[in-house]
Amino acid sequence: MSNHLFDAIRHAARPDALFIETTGGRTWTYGDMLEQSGRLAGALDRLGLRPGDRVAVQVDKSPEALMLYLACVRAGAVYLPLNIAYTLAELDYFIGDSEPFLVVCTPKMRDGLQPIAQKYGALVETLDADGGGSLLDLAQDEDPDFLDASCGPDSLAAILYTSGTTGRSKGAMLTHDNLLSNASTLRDVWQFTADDRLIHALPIFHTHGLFVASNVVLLSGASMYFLPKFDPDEALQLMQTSTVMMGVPTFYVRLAQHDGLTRQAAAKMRLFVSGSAPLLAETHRAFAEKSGHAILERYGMTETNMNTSNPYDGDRIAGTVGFPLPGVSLRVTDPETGKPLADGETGMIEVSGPNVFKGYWRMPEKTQAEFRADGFFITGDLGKIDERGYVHIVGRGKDLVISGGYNIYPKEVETEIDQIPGVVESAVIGVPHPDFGEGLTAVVVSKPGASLDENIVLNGLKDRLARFKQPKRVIFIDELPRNTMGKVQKNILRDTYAGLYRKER
Ligand code: MCA
Ligand code: AMP
Repeated sequence: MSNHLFDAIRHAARPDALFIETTGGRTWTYGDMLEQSGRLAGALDRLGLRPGDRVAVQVDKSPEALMLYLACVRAGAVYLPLNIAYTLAELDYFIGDSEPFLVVCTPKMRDGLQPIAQKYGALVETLDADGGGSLLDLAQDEDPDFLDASCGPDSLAAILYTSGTTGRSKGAMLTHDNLLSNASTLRDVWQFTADDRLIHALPIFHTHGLFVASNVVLLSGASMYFLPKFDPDEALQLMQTSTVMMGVPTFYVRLAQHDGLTRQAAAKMRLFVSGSAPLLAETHRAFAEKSGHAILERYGMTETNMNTSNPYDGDRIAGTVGFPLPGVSLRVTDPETGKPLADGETGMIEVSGPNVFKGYWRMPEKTQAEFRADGFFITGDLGKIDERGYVHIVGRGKDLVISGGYNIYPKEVETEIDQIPGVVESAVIGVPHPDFGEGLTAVVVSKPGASLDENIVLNGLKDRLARFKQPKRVIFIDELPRNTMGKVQKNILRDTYAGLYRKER
């Protein structure tokens, strides 16, 4: 039977070649990958999973967690990764909305998640950071030669939740071919081969660490150092025996500030890729001066995988995201009318191609609203194309803050803050932050006489929102600035507090 994505992965896999090495010295060959993902797929099958069922996964980063993703692909399941930082309140929504067959969590979360899973009819199994847990126990006795489920190019491989500007998060449905076509393209344009060794320090519950990094390595038959989280000392040390690193801009800000970053330290590396948030031109320059490497910046989205990339050979221009990838069509349009604009003019970025997702899970109206009649997806990013064809992202048409590569939708945080007793209303904004790019900041109006302070607001959010969504600072003012239509003028707030984090770190 043919399995569109896994057949390609299997094709690139040389059983004796190294696939993963952890900092603890544990190693997996491609043969181990085939066996362990086969056993896990067998365990899913034995539990009663049917092709098309969702498997929601909130676990620490580990090679076994990656094997579980591959097992889902092989079993025809829809992999649904969830940020390890999500609270039970957040998880309740994702599980209720996606109705998974199975929830895989850390042993620590099991008791909290069990009643939620039960409410929505899902089973619960565990997977811990060291490769133990009930799911691994089940897999141990399974046959490593799993017969992969038949999946065509349009079969669903994953759902990744991404928050909308209004309402709750939406599940972006990604097909086997969305993932395979994009990773194959990236492998080719970034010239990956089996000789490459990637420093993998990103989380694996988002597109960047899961699909861009891991799938490109898998489709090249290359290998990777798999780190639980980013640590600049460790990254510098691993550069001696690696060839590529992929990261969010915060990785490069931290490395550029590190005394250990020199031309010699980076001499064995051939490529540094940045994405998920804008890389400041000053970071690009500082990194190049110290390391001799021009970071390659690319641009993507959960819904579209990667859209553009600076060239591997050719000028990598700071402040641009390069050219549309082969097979991807990109245009800039008037945000109101949707009419294409001339090069050099700023407007809405729209894309189409095999990389673009199938739609939002069980939200046909929202899906329709984000596509043009001719099939182009409206990204919500504002940009322009310059005379050389490089794409520039100049802003966002969506109210979104990106902090250290994580997206935060102000509306979600404002809704939580507004429920805290004593709060009249709030506006959540992102302002320049030297480490995270944007620092999430809450501007709050309190009721007369209410004794609110920053700590009370932060305490009110603690069990409701993941840590990265909690404001770095809470500021109290008498009233929010509004325009004549009554809309809060966040641009005024952003200007007023632009220097808030200037002195930190
Ligand atoms: C951690 N904290 C954060 C963040 N990360 N706060 C805001 N924004 C963040 N990104 C919290 C911690 O819980 C901690 O709180 C405090 O901030 C400082 O933590 P620190 O030790 O400095 O952070 P860290 O653990 O070193 O993490 C920073 C990080 C990490 C390495 C930048 O956030 C990260 O790996 N980000 C990558 C995100 C990513 O993969 N994005 C790709 C999305 P406390 O001290 O109170 O506990 S995919 C995507 O966007 C598209 C498709 C694309 O184009 O790729
Ligand atoms: P996500 O919802 O996590 O998929 O985030 C996608 C968003 O991240 C895009 O719509 C952009 O706003 C932003 N993004 C990703 N890569 C870049 C980049 N290189 N430069 C600027 N913004 C980026």
